[in-house]
Amino acid sequence: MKFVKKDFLWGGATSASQVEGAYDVDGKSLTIAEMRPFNPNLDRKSIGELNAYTREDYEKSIENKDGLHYPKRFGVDQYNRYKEDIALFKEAGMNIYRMSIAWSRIFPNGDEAEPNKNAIEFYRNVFTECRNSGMEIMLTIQHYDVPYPITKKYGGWSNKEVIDLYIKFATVIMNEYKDLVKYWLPFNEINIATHSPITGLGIFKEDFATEQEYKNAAWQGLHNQFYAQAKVIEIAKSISSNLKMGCMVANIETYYADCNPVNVLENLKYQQMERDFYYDVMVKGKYPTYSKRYFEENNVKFETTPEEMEVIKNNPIHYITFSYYMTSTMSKDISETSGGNLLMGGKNPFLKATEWGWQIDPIGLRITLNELWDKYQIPLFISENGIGVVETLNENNTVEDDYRIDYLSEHFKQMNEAIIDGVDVFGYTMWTPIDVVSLSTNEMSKRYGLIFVDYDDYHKGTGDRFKKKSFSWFKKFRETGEL
Ligand code: BGP
Repeated sequence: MKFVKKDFLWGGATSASQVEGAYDVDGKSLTIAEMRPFNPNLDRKSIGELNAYTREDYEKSIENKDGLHYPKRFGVDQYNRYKEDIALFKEAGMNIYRMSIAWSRIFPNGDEAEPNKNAIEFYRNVFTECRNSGMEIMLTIQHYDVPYPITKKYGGWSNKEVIDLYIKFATVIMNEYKDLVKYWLPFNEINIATHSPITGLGIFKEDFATEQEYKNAAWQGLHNQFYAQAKVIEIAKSISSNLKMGCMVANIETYYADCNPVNVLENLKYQQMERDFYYDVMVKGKYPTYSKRYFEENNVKFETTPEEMEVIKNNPIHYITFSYYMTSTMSKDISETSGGNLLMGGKNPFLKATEWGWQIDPIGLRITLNELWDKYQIPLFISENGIGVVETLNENNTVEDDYRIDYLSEHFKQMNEAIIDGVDVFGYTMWTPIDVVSLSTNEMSKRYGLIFVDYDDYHKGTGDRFKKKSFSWFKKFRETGEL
């Protein structure tokens, strides 16, 4: 089968806190991502790690007297090895790199008058290297790495003052890089906010008197991000018409477990609040009617102003990007849960799962693309998709990762089918072209890359890069378009 679209963006995605390292260079502050330790006793099928630690634990990690290991402080050393990595991405045939920029490098405390010049220079060099290698850049402005000084002083995203700090940061980088970076995503997986407020918003349970207040603060933080994103889109328009502004959502796709109407309804309600809600706000510019009932029944209260709602209404996103790893099922009573990316649903007997319990479902990607296109009618882009596996180098210094070739090619085929169905998809960035530190479990052992990186869970190793079998497969696919 040949991939039908000629003019298509093909590449890979990473995030600053998972690849860069160099956590203390040039005045960079620590981010919340770099303050959660690796837990050698972790339960791989649980998403508990994201919420496992308290503000006190984070505070203690600053001096690291406990001797624990904080993998995201080291990443895979891309800060120093970016030229080598970009050369490999180019060799694989990529024409786009989705990466993120660390707020903690540009404005370490958030409220400095001037950005850090060295950090501005560093990213200019990275972007220039990409452009000289024939790659567009899709830049995530915040990818799970709120600078800790901002959460300490301001309490994180539930505080409206943080909106102004973020807008200042975003405005500076849009002005700096308007000629180098075309695609912009203000927030990674904006829908994580209410599920892991530490990760998405930098807010901690201990700062609130009751569980309900904490929940409301998370909804407030999410609203503040919706508004901040719309404001950034408004500002982008005044900077340059070349800036293409999108959203990034962890696409939660669930099927009803059976044809019992009770379960069909349960799934509908779940899909409304866990998936459609986010696109509805960012594409249609207002809170959907079904969310009112949800807020009332769950005592959710947060503050919006008419001015904020006006900005949200007038500045919808230009295109949708989303991460797609898996699907699960939904029913009134879930008997057996699957693992999952951010959320866990029910097990689907028709699907195989990874060691982390993520159920592999290429056809679900075609379904998702069709559904999103029918509902929103704006261009779509898959900004993350891939498979995490425990891998080691063999005697030939490579990994025979046929399972990854299968995973990727099956998803590409379904994307192709969706395009033939008439869906407007303009690009795809796999998670990830190179092994990185895992977002959820902080493991290095959970590897997604076409390129193997020689570090273990404790950052021991040479850091050298080795091409896996999937690297050559992808390269060939890019040359021939043949699936
Ligand atoms: C997404 C995040 C990424 C990423 C990916 C895989 O939710 O945007 O940062 O890491 O999931 O998750 P994990 O690393 O936990 O396997």
